[in-house]
Amino acid sequence: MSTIVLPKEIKTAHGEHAHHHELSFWRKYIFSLDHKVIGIQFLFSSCFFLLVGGLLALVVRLQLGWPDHQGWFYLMMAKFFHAIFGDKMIAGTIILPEFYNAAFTMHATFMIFFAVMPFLMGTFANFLIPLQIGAGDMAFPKLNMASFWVSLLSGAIMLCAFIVPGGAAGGGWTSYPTLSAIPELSGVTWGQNLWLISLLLSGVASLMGAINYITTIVNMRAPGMSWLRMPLPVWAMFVTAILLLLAVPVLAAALVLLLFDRTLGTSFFIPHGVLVAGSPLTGHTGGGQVLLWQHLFWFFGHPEVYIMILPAMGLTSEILSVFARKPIFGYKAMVLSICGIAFLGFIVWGHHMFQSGMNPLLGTTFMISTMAIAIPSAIKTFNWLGTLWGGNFKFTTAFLFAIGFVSMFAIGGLSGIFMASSPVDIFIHDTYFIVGHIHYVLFGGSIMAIFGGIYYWFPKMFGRMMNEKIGKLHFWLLFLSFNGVFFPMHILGVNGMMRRIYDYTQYEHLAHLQPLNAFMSVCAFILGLSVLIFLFNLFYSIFRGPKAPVNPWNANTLEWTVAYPIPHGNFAEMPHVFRGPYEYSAPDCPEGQDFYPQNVPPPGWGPTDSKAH
Ligand code: HEM
Ligand SMILES: [Cu+2]
Repeated sequence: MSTIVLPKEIKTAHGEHAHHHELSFWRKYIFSLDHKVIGIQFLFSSCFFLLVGGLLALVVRLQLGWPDHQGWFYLMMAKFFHAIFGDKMIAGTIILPEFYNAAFTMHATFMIFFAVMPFLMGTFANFLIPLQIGAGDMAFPKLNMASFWVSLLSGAIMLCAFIVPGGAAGGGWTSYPTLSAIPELSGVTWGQNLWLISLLLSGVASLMGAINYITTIVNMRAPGMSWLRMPLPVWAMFVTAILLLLAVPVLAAALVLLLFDRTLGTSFFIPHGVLVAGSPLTGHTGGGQVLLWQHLFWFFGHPEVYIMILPAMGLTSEILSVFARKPIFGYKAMVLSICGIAFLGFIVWGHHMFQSGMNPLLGTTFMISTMAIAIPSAIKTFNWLGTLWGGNFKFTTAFLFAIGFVSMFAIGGLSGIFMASSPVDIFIHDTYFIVGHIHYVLFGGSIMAIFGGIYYWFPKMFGRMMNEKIGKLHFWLLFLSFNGVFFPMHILGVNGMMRRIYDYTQYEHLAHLQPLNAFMSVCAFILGLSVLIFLFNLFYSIFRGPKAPVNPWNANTLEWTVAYPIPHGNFAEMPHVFRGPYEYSAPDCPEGQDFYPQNVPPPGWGPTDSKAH
């Protein structure tokens, strides 16, 4: 068992004796116990998986743009992907239907479990929690290290799914049985097993992280860092960690049961009377429930979407307040709405199952509880607008991404209300309308906030500044192409174009949608280009960016009080917190500045000697 390490002890262990045992390269950068290094490890691994997920998305878009497999652009890109994926997945220049299924399944899987989640609850949670609450490290540094390595291992296992016979999982990121439970139905054998094993491990990694974050925030806040003085990213990550703790075990149970159905002949999710190519399925007793999977999956799945948005909301709140030079409008309402969203997030999962034949009365309760989530979501959105109102803006790249987050999230939230209404959802369920919604909240929302967060905290992570000109090019290219790809999805959806479909032009009523799809696909490739520009900026700035001052954005929170490189243990002296994090442009700010750092004592405050307290 690890013991809780207090900042002081870390200081003794690593600060004062640092001269005696310099850490080896392995302990310092690879198997590091330092939360900052682990955060940066998560940053690199998430960027890698973002690229993998992005590449697969482009395969999907290529197929949807030109389902006839003709045209110079299609042929050029198909050859490029053929070089990466090989003949088994792309025969000559034909994207095979099985590979199309694997591509959209693995795209979503990589993006959700190996990019967005680890960016937010790996990179930012690790880097920010101890620094923003004034702690020396996480409560359990070894558990923290284990969390990273288990998560990397699970990512590697997921990648292996592409090279096993039968190919990668193709049943969608939601893996509904019976398709996912009976290999004979899909032809996918080990690909789906590896998917289940990998996600189980990734869940273990998430749980290790969550336990650490909760323990750290509850026990290790610096003196004066009361709950209502915590920066909003920390609040959001605290609540998110609780969501992880409650939701992930349910997914884990479901994954194990499905793995048993596939490998041990159990029938948790396999009903009576399944036919495979016309003859009865052998080797299973049947009598299971396909809907059991949907309940278990979405009991995890809906909180999961909040796991991917709450931390993003926290990062955005911080950035908006700093660059509007204004206090967060309604700090307490922000905290309460984080908690409200988290609570409601657990009682709405049935809105994914309106079409499963549930009792209409039950559907109605899920409809009402889902709509209730719009209230705390709207409170947050109006508070962001209130924060911006009358602000003294500094249009940095980070700020642009934060504004992008608010506007795109609003569109995603509004389309959510359409689907929450069960009669409307009958029409748009399982169409591209849903895919549009998902991407407005997850890409326009979470990913934009992640980019904003990277531009904002980069100076503290690497001691240098990112290039603002390239950053703005990144933002505008991404913002415009993003809307070009995803807005038309709503139009496709109401026209009846179903999601997860290889060739919609086989349907007479959908064939006319090809030109619009081709336009969206071109935008998708531009979107991909913008991400490459970002990665270039990131790596170029790590080595060549101008050196960053200690507090480049004139921000109040504790991470900006320590100079790069921050030693393991973070604070030479235990910081003392005197006020909330968002005192910008306040009348009592110290002479000549419009910010009031959390650790600066008010005038006339007694001796600064910490023994006095
Ligand atoms: C006001 C807030 C929101 C409402 C009312 C809402 C409502 C809904 C509803 C009713 C569905 C199911 C539609 C269907 O399958 O027919 C859905 C799907 C989905 N939502 Fe939301 N949502 C909201 C916010 C979010 C957020 C913040 C995220 C993620 C960050 C998100 C991610 C998703 C995803 C990934 C799906 C699709 C799941 C799938 O079938 O693959 N939603 N949403
Ligand atoms: Cu949901």
